Amino acid sequence: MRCQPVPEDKFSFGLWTVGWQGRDPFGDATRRALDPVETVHRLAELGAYGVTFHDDDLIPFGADDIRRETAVKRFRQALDTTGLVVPMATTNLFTHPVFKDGAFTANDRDVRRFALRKTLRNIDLATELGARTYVAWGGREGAESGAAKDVPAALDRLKEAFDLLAQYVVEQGYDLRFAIEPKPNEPRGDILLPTVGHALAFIGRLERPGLFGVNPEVGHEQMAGLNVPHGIAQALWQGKLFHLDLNGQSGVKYDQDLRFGAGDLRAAFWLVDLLETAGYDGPRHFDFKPPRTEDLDGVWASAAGCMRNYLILKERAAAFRADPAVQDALRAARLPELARPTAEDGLAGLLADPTAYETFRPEVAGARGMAFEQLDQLALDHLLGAS
Ligand SMILES: [Mn+2]
Repeated sequence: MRCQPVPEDKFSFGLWTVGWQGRDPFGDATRRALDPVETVHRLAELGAYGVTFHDDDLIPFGADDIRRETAVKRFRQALDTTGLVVPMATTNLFTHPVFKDGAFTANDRDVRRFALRKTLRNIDLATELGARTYVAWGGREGAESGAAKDVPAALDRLKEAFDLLAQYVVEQGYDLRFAIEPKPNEPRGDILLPTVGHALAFIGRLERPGLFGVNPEVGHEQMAGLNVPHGIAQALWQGKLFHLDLNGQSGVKYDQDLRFGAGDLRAAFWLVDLLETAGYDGPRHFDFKPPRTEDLDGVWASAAGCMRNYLILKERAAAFRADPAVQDALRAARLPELARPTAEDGLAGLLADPTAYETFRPEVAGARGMAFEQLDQLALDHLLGAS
């Protein structure tokens, strides 16, 4: 089994992931800040192919133009030296107090205009550094109380913001698409576009829906008790999986951002199986937080673990699919039948078919076993390495 990542695996990490200093609502930082240049070199050594960033990860909020140019120049040199690419970038619209009531949906119009300008400025930099995907996570777009947010008006403002961003990208001739990242709550009590489904429905109302897809995060869906592979399968089915955030989460609780493979391992197995069989060819991007118990050695071990777990699960999922016993079990569970149209004979054929109703025996069909348990046990055997 190959557990050593190579650039062809397309593993990428956000600067803010390994760079998280461990500051949480109850405690101070436990680790020093990482220089983005150091991060680029370490990620390259570990076998990653890409690095992603929020504007403020690279250039401190409010930095003057000279500091900005220096930061970008050093980062670009590190990319050139290591061969790492920047597949995606995003905007920090949540840390500074100015965004306490949101960015694109803040009640204050001046804050909304500032948020748009901050985003447009970073879109220029993202494109300059080669990014093809721009992620939009609206962590502060929400509310803690009912009357504080007029949700239809806020959705109007969110649509207005995305329409303007798309207009800018088109007018500049940028080759850049947007990926909206859903999350149900945290840091706001409730966040707009809480799930993949909400985001997909919202995209249909935009002026240029073709420029918009989703960036689902494993833990964000699981915080809401949802089935991540199912949500991602629907995004793929709709041609909208533009990017994704891999991490781990143990059930319905605060956003844990564990390394990929920790938390719900079965969901991780099915997710890798899906990505590897559905033709997804985008980055395998990790958005996790090495626990604040770890020193920097632990941080890099955690990052390496994300990639190692993905590769192990990829191998296990491929072995599951290739196993003749699994293929028999899939037939026994009648998966090939699901792939067949229900009425290839058309509506007229369906209405004229007595076996579809008049002579159909629901009690016979109802008594048929589906053989799913045998199939699932084969999956578990492969996942556990018992096959
Ligand atoms: Mn998260």
